[in-house]
Amino acid sequence: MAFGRSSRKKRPVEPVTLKILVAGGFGVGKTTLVGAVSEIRPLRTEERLSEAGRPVDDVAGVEGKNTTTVAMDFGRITLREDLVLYLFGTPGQDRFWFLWDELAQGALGAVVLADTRRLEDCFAAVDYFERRAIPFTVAVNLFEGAARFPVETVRAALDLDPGVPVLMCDARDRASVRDVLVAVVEHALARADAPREPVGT
Ligand SMILES: Nc1nc2c(ncn2[C@@H]2O[C@H](COP(=O)(O)OP(=O)(O)OP(=O)(O)O)[C@@H](O)[C@H]2O)c(=O)[nH]1
Ligand SMILES: [Mg+2]
Repeated sequence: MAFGRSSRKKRPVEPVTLKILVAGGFGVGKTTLVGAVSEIRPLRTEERLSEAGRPVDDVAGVEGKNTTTVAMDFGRITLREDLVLYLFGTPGQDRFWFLWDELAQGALGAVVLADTRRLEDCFAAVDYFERRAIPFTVAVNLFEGAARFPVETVRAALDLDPGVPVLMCDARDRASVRDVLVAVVEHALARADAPREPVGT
C-alpha cells in the first residue's frame, strides 16, 4: 500500500526512552553497575562512610567500600538506535527508603541486584516491586569468593514467581550488565502485553 510522500523520506528515529531502576541491598554493586554501562558520565551521590555510621553500615564482604549512595545514581545506555534506557540506581541503605517512591515513578521495570553471601538484603527490594506490580529481574552479582548457586536455588530462596528472570552477572562488566538490562526490558514488555489478572486475585 502506498502512503504518499512521507513514506519515501527516511526520518531520523526518535528513540523511545524507558526508565529502569537498579535496586538491591547495601553495597551489592548498584553504583558499579550503572557506571559500567552508562554512556554519559554517571551522576553519583556518594558520601563517605563514616565512623559514626559503622554500627549500621555493614560492609562485610565489601570491605574495600568507603562510600555509599545517599540519593541516587543516574546513567544512560542506548540499547538500540531507537531505544534508550535511563538508569536510576537506588540508595542501598534502609534509612533512604523515603526516596524510593519518588524514584519509582514512571519506571518500566527494575533490576534487583543480589549477593548470595547476603541474599536477605534484597528481600525488601523484591517485596517493594512485587507489591507495586513493577516488573523486575533478579541479577546475582558474582563477587569473587561468593558461593555459586544454580538459578533455581536463588529463585527458591527469594520465593520468586516462576516468570521472574534470574541471571548471573558481573556488575563491573559492560556486556554482562547489558544482558541484564535487555532481560529486564524484554520481561517488562512481555508483562505489558500479557492480559492482566483481575483485581483482587
Ligand atoms: N569483586 C567485585 N567487587 C564488586 C563488584 N561489584 C561491585 N564491587 C565492589 O563492591 C563495592 C560496592 O559497590 P557499589 O557499587 O558502591 O555498591 P552499591 O550497591 O551502590 O552500594 P550502596 O549505594 O552503598 O548501597 C565497591 O567497592 C565495588 O568496587 C563485583 O562484581 N565484584
Ligand atoms: Mg550505590
